[in-house]
Amino acid sequence: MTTSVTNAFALSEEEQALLPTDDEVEAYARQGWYLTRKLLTDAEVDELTAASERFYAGERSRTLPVRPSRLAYWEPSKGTVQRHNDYIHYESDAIARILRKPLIGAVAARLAKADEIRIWQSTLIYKPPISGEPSNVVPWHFDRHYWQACTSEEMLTAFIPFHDCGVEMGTITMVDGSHRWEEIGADDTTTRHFAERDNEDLDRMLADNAAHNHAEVRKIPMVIPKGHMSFHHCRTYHGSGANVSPDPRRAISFHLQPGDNENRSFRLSTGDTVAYNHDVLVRRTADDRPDYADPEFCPVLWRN
Ligand SMILES: O=C(O)CCC(=O)C(=O)O
Ligand SMILES: [Fe+2]
Repeated sequence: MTTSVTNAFALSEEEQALLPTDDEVEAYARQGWYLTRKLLTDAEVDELTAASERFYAGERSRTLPVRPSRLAYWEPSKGTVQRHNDYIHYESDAIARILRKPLIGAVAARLAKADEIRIWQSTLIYKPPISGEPSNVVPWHFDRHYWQACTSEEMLTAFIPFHDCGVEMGTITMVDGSHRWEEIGADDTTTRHFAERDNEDLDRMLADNAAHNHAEVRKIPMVIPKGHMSFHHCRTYHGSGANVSPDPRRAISFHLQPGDNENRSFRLSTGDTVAYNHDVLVRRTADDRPDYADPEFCPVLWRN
């Protein structure tokens, strides 16, 4: 109450009641996923849908100054495939305003046990209501593989649907506890995005890793009511299936970094250093590395 005037990251009492409890934080550490309370109002969620439709129609608050080599960027010419648009928090102020609601960052800070949370990436996603559309299927993967240029082992993602999202829409599905598995069979190809990889390879990798850990593959679909969201740890295997509903599945994958995350040099067997798309966009640190705290692309969402 008393700090709300001076602290831009303060929560109201109602909002504080929406944070994960200690037991829920502990369950996240065990399971690698967490389903939130209702963090967004219906009006906020409806504005995400309206703003995303304006975005698809061509509206931009600004565009990226250069196009990174692995940018996911659906355009109408790509047709009725699954749509992915990275950097939506940069290109749409209307969407960014809602994503930057402090409550979302505060939930992430509790789960990651971090004092600060910054935006890492945000991807606007649209699964068309076409039951046999192959691009709608998201194969099993975990996100840490894409972020080898990062030092943090506690990055995490909020999956934010714009409506009630259940199994028939192909909601995100977690492999329970898989973030605690020891990994086998990782090779350089795992840094490539799932859209560039063979689905069967990825299925086999999940089965092999479960066997190596004497673990059962327990797949838990996140049934998410409107305004709620699911979180997953950066090593939690997840994927999603077809959208067999009559409506598009609309969502944002909101990828987050703890305050201590930095760029590191990570070498592939080819001798090349792994880069992330940010590396051609963000400012440089004093020792000439990409600065993953650049407020233009990676603004602070929450600070304790
Ligand atoms: O769209 C989905 O179902 C999965 C999204 C995803 O891979 C993620 O949020 O990290
Ligand atoms: Fe993912």
